[in-house]
Amino acid sequence: PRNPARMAEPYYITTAIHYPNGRPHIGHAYEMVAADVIARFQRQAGRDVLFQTGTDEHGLKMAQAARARGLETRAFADEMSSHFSVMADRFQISYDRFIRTVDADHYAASQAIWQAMVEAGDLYLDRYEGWYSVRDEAFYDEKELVEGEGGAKLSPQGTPVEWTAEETWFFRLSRYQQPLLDLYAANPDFIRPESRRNEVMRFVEGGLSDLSVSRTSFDWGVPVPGSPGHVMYVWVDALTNYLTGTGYPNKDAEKARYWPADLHLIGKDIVRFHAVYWPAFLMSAKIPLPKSVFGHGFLLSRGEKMSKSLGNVVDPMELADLFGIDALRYFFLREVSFGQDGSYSAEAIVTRVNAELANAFGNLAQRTLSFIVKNLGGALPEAGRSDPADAMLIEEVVVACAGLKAGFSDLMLSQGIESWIRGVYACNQYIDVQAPWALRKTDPERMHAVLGTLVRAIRMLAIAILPVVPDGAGRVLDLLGVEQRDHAAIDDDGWYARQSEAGFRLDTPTPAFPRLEAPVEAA
Ligand code: ME8
Repeated sequence: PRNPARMAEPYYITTAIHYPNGRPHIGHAYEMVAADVIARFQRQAGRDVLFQTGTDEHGLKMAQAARARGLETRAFADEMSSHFSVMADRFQISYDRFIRTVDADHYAASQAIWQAMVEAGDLYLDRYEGWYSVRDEAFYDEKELVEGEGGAKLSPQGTPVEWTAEETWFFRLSRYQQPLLDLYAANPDFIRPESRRNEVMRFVEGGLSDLSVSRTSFDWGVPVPGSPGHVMYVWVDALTNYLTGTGYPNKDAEKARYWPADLHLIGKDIVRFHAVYWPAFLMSAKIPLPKSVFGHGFLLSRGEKMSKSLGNVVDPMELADLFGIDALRYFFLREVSFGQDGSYSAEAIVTRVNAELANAFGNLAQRTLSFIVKNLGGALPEAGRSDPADAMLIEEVVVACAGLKAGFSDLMLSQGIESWIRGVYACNQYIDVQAPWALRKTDPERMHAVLGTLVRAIRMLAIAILPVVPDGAGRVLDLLGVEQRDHAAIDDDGWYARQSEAGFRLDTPTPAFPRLEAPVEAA
C-alpha cells in the first residue's frame, strides 16, 4: 500500500538532549518549544518529519548528583528524566521519540560508531592529563582557562575545573582540522547563526588536539567495546543519540531514511561539540554529516543567566500554571530574536501576550464570530456587495502569512511572527473602518461581504500561527469547522463555499486567547 507520508521528503530535527541532573528550567522549555514550532511548521509544509528530544543521562555530573542525594544513579536518572518528558508533554511538544541515553538501542548505536572509529584507525590508548569541568562535561586546554575569584581556575564558561590524570582512549581530532575547515567553507549554512560560525572557525583554525574519549575513574556510561574498565566520554554517546533515533547502525531500519539530520537545534554553549567533534566523529565513521546546526541564544531572567546558585531558576511548570502554554510558546518565539539571547519577566509576558494574542488576534476572532452568531444565527455570511477594500485585506493577509512562512523556513522565527501580526493588525483596521455593526440596519448586503472577508482572513491567520499556538489557533479553526486535514491549506478558498453549502453554523465562541492578569508574586 502507498503511504503518502512515506513519499514526502523526510525532515529530521533534534533538540539537544538535556542533562537531568536537576529539574528542567526555562531554557530547556525554550529549546523544546522552538524545535517544536519548526517541526510543526515543516509537517504543515508537507515534510515527513522526525522530531527527537530526550535526556542525556551518563557522565560524572549525573553520577555525582545521584550520589549527593544518596540514590543509585539509574534510579535517580529514571526519576529526573521523567520530569523532562512530563514537561515536554505539558508544553505540547510533538516529538516522535523521547530518547534516553540509557535505552538499549542507544548502547548499540554508541558501540557501533565507536567500532567504526576504531576501524578508521582514529582511536588510540594513552594517558590523559589535563583540566576537566564536570559542570560542562568538557576538557579544556590550559590556555583556555580564566581566573576566578581568589585565583581559582575556571573554564571559559566560568565553571570550576579539576585536574584529571588517567589512562584513556584518544580520538585523532587533529586529523580533522582541514576537513572541518573545508566543510565550513563549502557549507556556509552548516553552522548558524553567523556569529557562532565565526567562533567555531576561529577555534578550529587555532589547531585541534586529540580528544580524550573514554574514562576509567567511574563506570556510569556506555562500556567501550573490548576495553574493560573504560566507559565512553559522555559527549561521545550523547551526540550519537541523533543516530540512534534513525535506527543506526541498521541501514534497513524503518527510520534510516531520516539520516542525515536536517537540523540540530542546540544552545550557543554547546556549538563546539556539535560543529567540531560531531562532524569529526561522523567523518571518521564514514557516516554522512547533518545538514545544519543552529545555536540559539540563552533565555535570561531579567537579563541574568539563570543558575541555581543565583536562586532565580523559574520552574517552567509554574510558569505554565500562571500563564498557560500558548502564551509562553508565543512569548518565547516572538520576544526573542532567534539566535540571540532574550530576557523574560512576568510583566513582559503579560504585556506581549495581551497586546498581540488576546487583544489583537483573539479579540478579532471573538468579536467577528460572536457577531455572526448573534446577527446571522451562526450561518457563514454569503457573498455580499464587495469593495476593493475586501480584496486588499485578503492580499495583506496573504502577504503576512507568506512572510511567516519565509521567516520560519529560514529560522527567523520572531520576524515570521512579526509579519503575521501585521496581517492581524490589518484586519483590525479593516473591521474598524468597515464597521459591520453599523451596516446591520443600513446595508446588510455589504455587511455580509465584510464578515465573509473577515472569516476568510481569520481562517488563514489561524492556520499560519498554528505551529506556534496549537491550542488557541486550533480552537479558532474548530469554531470555524475547519477539519484537521485542512490545517495546512492556507489558500484553499473552496473551503468557504463548501462550508456554506453544507449549511455549517458557528457556535457561540468562547475566547481562544484569554487575557492574562499580571501575577503579583511572580513579578
Ligand atoms: O548541554 N536558555 O545539556 P543541558 C536557553 N546534555 N537554552 C539553554 C539555557 C538557557 N538559559 N540553558 C541551557 C547539555 N540551555 C548536554 C547536551 S546534546 C548531544 C547534549 C540549552 O541540559 C543548552 O544550550 O546543560 C542546551 O542546548 C540545552 O539547553 C540542554 O542543556
